[in-house]
Order: sequence, then structure tokens, then C-alpha cells
Amino acid sequence: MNIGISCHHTYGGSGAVAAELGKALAAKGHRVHFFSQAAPFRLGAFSRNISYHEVEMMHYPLFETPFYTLALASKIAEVAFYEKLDVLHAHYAIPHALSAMLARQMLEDKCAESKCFKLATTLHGTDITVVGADRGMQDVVRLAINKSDGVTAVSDYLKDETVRMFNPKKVITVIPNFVDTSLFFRSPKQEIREQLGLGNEKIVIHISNFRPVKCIGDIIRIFYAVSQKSRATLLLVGDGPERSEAETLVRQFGIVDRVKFLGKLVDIVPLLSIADVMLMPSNAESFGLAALEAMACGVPVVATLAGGFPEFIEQGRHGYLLPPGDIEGMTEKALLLLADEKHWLACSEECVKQTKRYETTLLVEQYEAYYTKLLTAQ
Ligand code: GMT
Repeated sequence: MNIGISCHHTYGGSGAVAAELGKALAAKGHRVHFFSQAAPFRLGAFSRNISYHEVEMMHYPLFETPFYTLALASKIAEVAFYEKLDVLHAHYAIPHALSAMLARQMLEDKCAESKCFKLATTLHGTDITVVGADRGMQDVVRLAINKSDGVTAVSDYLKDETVRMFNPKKVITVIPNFVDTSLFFRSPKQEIREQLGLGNEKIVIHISNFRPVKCIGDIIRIFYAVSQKSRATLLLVGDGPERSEAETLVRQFGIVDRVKFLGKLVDIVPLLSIADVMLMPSNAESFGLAALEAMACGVPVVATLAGGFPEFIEQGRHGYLLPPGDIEGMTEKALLLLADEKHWLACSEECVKQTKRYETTLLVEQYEAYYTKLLTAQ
């Protein structure tokens, strides 16, 4: 198939899923065209069957902000026509699905409707729960959903939320996040500890784009309580709007030497491989790709009883889920995992087992079948 993928290039789950999906499809022989503002952060080096189309925006003094949605639509239309795209897979409802709709209209005179690409849209989370919940954006998100040929969501939770909020005309198919366990596996390296200036203390880790939904303040509060009873270090991977507040809290708590802000790192397996607990106290999380990737590396998760987490994290088996904001509860469970070696090992092994259900090869097959269904539908 000739598949177009449009996604956000920035550090975040939807861009990661889109890039990993495209790479896996290309490895299976499909021709994949990526569309984004800059190279998606997980795209990696050149690879056969992959083309990346950077969307260039026109800068003209009359326009205060450049029109990304329109530039993307023009780029999709151009590539779809010359490369004969079968499917355009939009990751995150806006603006990608809208640009694709517009691209189809641009092609109306050039292609017979039956020959134009099918539009598959994957909802990732905040496109519904945050952007979709905004009064000013609701109708445009609804349009993106209803005008797609097919819509998928990354968890039952997100599907249910979308149905509750938008009552869409289409049936939404759930295709969860996935992880390549041939790349994500535990392989601890002493030199990583040395590079980070760590001894043999326990490691708590968090990876995200530091947006408000991630509750970074709760991470610092939990870790502060943990650090009173355990000689652990907190690794914070990623960056974003809540970082300054987090750094301020770390200073206020006097734990500067116990917390390392590592920034937006792409190669996270070496870090996950030395981690003992993944903290994800998000107040809304449609799936939680970072948790799944941690589990593949044998890291039990302490997260919230919210969103998609309960769909793949079993209480006491792969870690613990507590109500959002329950700092005390999450602290207690993190301490339990850090202190009880036997329990940690059992959880760690169960985590690795659980991720086999979310193996990239299995889920990529589901996407391929989904595209085929769209292409053969009347
Ligand atoms: O908002 C974010 O944290 C990033 C966001 C994205 O779209 O880039 O992540 C969402 O998509 C991921 C991949 O499907 C999911 O694993 C994350 O749970 C989801 N984030 C939220 O729902 C907050």
C-alpha cells in the first residue's frame, strides 16, 4: 500500500506512535510518506520505503501566524496525487484530519472520488479530552471525526469518552498503543549509571512532555516523600510547560541532588533499563505509551486509576493504580516496590509478559487490516 501519515513531530505519544507505525509498515514493504512540520522525533535515520515531506509554511507580513493546516493540506494533495496514496492516516484529530479533508477537496477535479485516498484518523487522547473539550474547538473536532472514513482510538476509555462527548456517526475501532520488544527490553549498563553520576541507589523515572495533565508537581511531591525513606534518585526525562514549576519545587524541597532533569531524550531504553519504578500520576491519560515502554523494560508502574491505565496495568501485578492526586497512596506503593526485592522481581517479570500482548507486529497487523477494510468498503 501507499500510506501517508501526518502527525505532530513534537515530543509526545501521538508522534511516537505515528513514527513507529510508519517505520514498521515500511519494514513490511509498504511505501510510507510522513507529513509534519519537522521530522517526527522518533523517525530516526534514512530508511527504505520512507519519505518525509516537511510542510513549509508561507510567511507573509499580513498573516500574524502561518497557516499550517492549509500548507499541510496542499502538501498532502500534491503527494497524494503524484504518489497515488491509498490511505492517509491522520494522527491526532486536528489539524491533520481536517487538512486531509481539504486535500481531498483540492483533488476533486483530478481524481475520481473512488480513487482518492481513504482517510483514517487515530484519536490519541488530548485531541478529545483537552482540545475536544474546549468550546471553541468542539465543532471542528466533531467535523474531523465525522468526515474521516474510519476512526480509531488508542483505548476503550478514549473510545467511550469520544462517544460520550461527540456521539460520532462512525463506529470507533480500538487499536491500542504498542511496543517493539526487540528494542525495548531490560539491559542495564553500569556505564549509564556512571555517566549520570549514580551509585547503586534505586531509580524512579518519569518520561513525558511535562504538560499539566502529567501532574509533574505530584511526581515531585511523591518523590520527596519517597526520598525521606529510601536512598533513591528521580530521573525526569522530557521537557515542557511544567518544568520550571517542577524545578522550583525540587529546590523548595531541598532535593536538588536527588533529582536529575535530563531533557527530551529519544534513546530511553538505557534509562528504563536501570529504573526500578515508573511514576505516572496523570489526571487523564488515554493510554500511557511511556508506561507500556517502561513495562517492556521490566519497570513496574505506579500510576493513576484513570483513563486507559487499567486496561493494561493490573493492580499489584504490574504495579499499582491509585486515584489521581493520592500522593500518600502512590508514595506508599512506590516505597513498597523499592523495598521488597521479591515483589519487585515478580512485578517486573509480569510487566515484560504483559507487553507481549502489545507487540508492534500484532498491532501493526491490525492497522493494515483496518486500512484494507477502508479500501474495500463500498
Ligand atoms: O498529551 C500528551 O501527553 C501527548 C499525547 C500526544 O498526543 O502526543 O499523548 C497521547 O497519545 C499517546 C499515544 O497514543 C497516549 O499513550 C497518551 O496516553 C496520550 N496522552 C494523554 O492522553 C494525556
